[in-house]
Amino acid sequence: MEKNHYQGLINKYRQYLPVTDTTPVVTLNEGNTPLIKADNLAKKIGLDCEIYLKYEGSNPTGSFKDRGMTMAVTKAKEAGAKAIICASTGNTSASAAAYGAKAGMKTFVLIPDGYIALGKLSQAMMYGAEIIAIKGNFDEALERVIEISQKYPVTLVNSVNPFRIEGQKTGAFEICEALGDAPDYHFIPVGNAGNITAYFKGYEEFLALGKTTHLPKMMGFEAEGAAAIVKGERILKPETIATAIRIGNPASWKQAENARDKSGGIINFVNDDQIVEAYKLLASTEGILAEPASAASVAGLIKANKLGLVEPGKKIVCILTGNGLKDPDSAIKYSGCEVKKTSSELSDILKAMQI
Ligand code: AN7
Repeated sequence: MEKNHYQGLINKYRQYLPVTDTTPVVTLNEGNTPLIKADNLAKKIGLDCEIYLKYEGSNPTGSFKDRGMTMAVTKAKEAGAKAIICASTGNTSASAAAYGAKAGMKTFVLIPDGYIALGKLSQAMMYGAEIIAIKGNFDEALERVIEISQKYPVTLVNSVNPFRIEGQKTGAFEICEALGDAPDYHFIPVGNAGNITAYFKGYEEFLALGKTTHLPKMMGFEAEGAAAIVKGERILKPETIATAIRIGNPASWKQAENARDKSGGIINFVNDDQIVEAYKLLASTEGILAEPASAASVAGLIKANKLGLVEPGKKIVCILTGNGLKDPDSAIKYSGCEVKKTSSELSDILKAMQI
């Protein structure tokens, strides 16, 4: 048998990434995530299209952040950095802490106190990060870490670090390779707007190389209570149950608008009810537990379809950015499930089963 050991996205796509043969690659074998056809969902929402879900929750730390973090930490290591820092609504901190551990670096994370899903916090704790919870939101935390990284010898690994975008663009490469071309529509949650920027860069690069024939329409969705780009102004007190995208001043705001305008797409918003509906639908119709923020892509698809913005017969990809296990509180709260307790007697169990 021929050896075929997948060793992460830098090794797979090194010709498209800013690395050399001597770059010390820091990897947890991220990327190569499943692209799952969602026929039950298409039927349920009455859409005559091929829908695919890119399940980024199967990355090593459970979110798409690993794609950017392998690049950012690899380049930090190449430059001799001893410490990294980020602001985070949760997933970036989990990913930074994991890659920081792998690289033997110290990791500092600033988080908004009380607004981090339990799984994400427990990950950063276990990977050994220095965790600082501020009385403030993500936007304020990001301002602080930018300032700190300019004055002290710690490398910033938020998506304002261009190597993050380079790593994350590989998600677009994987989609194009799986489908044999770019999809027609690309639905994606928007928080700090790094990921929509990265995917668009990936699609543009494959088009320029002649590997694909067109760009997908980039369909970005913010949470209504944090919809700075849609509303055209910074939101000072962003609010949404999707804490991962509770961001009121996206760092890649202009790049997201560029992706929208060059691709003929939209940036719109979905409200918390629509997010919860999509979150539940994904689990119950497709067997996929994504986190609430991730469900914004599917909620966006449902909204766009209702608005008549989706042409039938097209190929659609929705990015599911993070694993639902990161946020067990939301899963338990919104599932509506009541666990039935009985004795261990067969008759009692059958009674509970109602058969
Ligand atoms: C699951 O972890 O900003 O638009 O600090 O965790 O690229 O910001 C997370 C963002 C979507 C939004 N889905 O992506 C952080 C952080 C999930 C996320 C987004 C995030 P961007």
